[in-house]
Amino acid sequence: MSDTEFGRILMTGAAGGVGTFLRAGLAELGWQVRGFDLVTPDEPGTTEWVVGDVGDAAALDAAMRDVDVVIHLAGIPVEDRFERILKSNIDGTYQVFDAAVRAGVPRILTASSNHAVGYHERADYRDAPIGVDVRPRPDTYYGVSKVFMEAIGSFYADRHGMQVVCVRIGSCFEEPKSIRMLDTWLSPADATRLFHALATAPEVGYEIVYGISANKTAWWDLEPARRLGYEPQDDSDVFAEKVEAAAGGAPDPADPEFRYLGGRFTMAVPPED
Ligand code: 15L
Repeated sequence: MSDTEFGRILMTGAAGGVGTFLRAGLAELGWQVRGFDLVTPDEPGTTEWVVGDVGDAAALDAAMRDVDVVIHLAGIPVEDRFERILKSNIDGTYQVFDAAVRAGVPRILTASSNHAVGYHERADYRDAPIGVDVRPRPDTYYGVSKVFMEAIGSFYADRHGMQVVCVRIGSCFEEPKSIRMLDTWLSPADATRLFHALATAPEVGYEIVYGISANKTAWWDLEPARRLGYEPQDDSDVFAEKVEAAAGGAPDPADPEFRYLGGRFTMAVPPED
């Protein structure tokens, strides 16, 4: 245990976009955050830092010492060639889960993505929000790696009694950058609220939740996250006028960007190199 209010979090991918928001927010709430990433950022703040690769079991074993909760964010965040996704996202996720079991860390919160279910169509969810129990419909190899993450989370919860929450994150940025992101936006402050709630929730077995703010136009079911204590306080609506003006026209429902949960990821092609 650390001597801070809530204990110690090991955060993989702590130097990335979501990690940068979360490590500051969670430290402010009273967590001791230990970052794990390939690089040390320019401003680590109060974060303890371990430079390492999630493919390196020995580095993970050392980093897991005295950890209460793992937040696993590391991995390629967009579509890429399968071999690279396999190494970083699939093998990397396996290594993190396995190291957590070896170290006896009881709880893992892990960054799944809306792209695990990205081929679901908005038209099918007009009457009720899309639930966490829909069939996986990954929209990319990246999305496939998130389905794997949810599967290994379920397996390790059943086999090892780990407490696992897979968060299907929407679009976590300072502001929504497109009309689609008015639906999918997760504000940095709500991201902190969400992960703090999941880290402190008393009863956790295996859970999947969606991670977005309280956006008026959202078509995702936030109840599973709310049941674990998440109270979103932001709404993308405050940016709607600005975003719509920049987009310069009404969305076309046939455009994959608006037709599918995963938007343009449904058309993403892995790079050649
Ligand atoms: C994700 O899972 C990606 O990591 C991120 O880059 C965003 O594109 C986000 O989804 C999204 O759907 O907007």
